Amino acid sequence: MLKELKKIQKEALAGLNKAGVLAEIEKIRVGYLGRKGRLTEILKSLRKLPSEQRAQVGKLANDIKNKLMAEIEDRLKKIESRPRGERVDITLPGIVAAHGNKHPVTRIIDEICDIFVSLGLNVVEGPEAERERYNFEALNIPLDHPSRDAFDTFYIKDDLLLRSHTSPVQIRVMEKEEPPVAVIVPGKVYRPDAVDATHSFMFHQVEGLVIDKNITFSDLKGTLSFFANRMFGDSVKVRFRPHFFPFTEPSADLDISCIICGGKGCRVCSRTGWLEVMGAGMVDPEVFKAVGYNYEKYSGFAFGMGVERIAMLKYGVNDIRLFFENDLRFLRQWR
Ligand code: 2NM
Repeated sequence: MLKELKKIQKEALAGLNKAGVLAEIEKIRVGYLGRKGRLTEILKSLRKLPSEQRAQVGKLANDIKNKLMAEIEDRLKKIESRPRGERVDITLPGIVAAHGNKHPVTRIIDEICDIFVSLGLNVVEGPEAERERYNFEALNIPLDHPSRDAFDTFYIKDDLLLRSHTSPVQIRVMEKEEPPVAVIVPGKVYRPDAVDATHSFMFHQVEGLVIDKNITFSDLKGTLSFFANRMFGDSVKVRFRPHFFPFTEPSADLDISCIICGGKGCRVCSRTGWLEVMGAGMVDPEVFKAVGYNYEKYSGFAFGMGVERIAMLKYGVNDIRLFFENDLRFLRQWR
């Protein structure tokens, strides 16, 4: 029994010497001095011993118990007196920092910009409140132009309004720099639209502009086809449909084969097999005149797309309002 006690003392002290953190010390305390601890069991069994042994064993057991308690106390004090930085108990659970995620609209903006950056275009941003000249006149939308109705609203004061497209930024780029120009412009835009599942008075656009000598409609087709395949997959087909924009001539809408039904026709594509994803065209000479470019020397193409529309197609969202309600059950799907 005495030998057993000596062994317990040796092991307990060796254990304490190795223990570096609170949890390890506590484990040793429980193992030897707890209710079912090895030392506690021996102390409990003392009364079963013959009386001549009891005194001797009891004294040693109690001595060891006191020594062990003193040692444990001593070590706990030492840990507590360490400088704060060294007192870290790595066995404690960590504090998990709450982290958010990118908004789905931001994700799509980033994806679109990355694709065009990979082709050499530069990302440019500009003011959301614009002068009429930048939002309308320089883009060949004069006061009496019919398509001005679709854009005209949200005046802050005389000659200052919330932009209805990001093209004013491109006008500013052209005013400042001579060709070659190759820019992509993401940002918020505002329209006098009644809100419903597919319309919002505020949404996001990405517009692009490429100008140099000898830029042709083939460059437009090649660039935008490349974009469509990067964005929606290599199996997607594209088609260009004639359209009208005041700032481009000729102009086109770009459709992709329906990414839901593969072109067979379904509810999403209104049984046409095609989805409209953006507008585009060759920059109108009137725009070049407005910014002081020589339209005999230079040509270029421009395009514009609604980010929420692309996000709805890609993520299968059927109501644009979901993007703006800040409902975390919706937004956390993009974690
Ligand atoms: C579109 C469609 C077609 C466009 C034109 C210009 C600029 F500044 F060069 F005149 N920027 N963006 C453009 C052309 C935008 O969005 C549907």
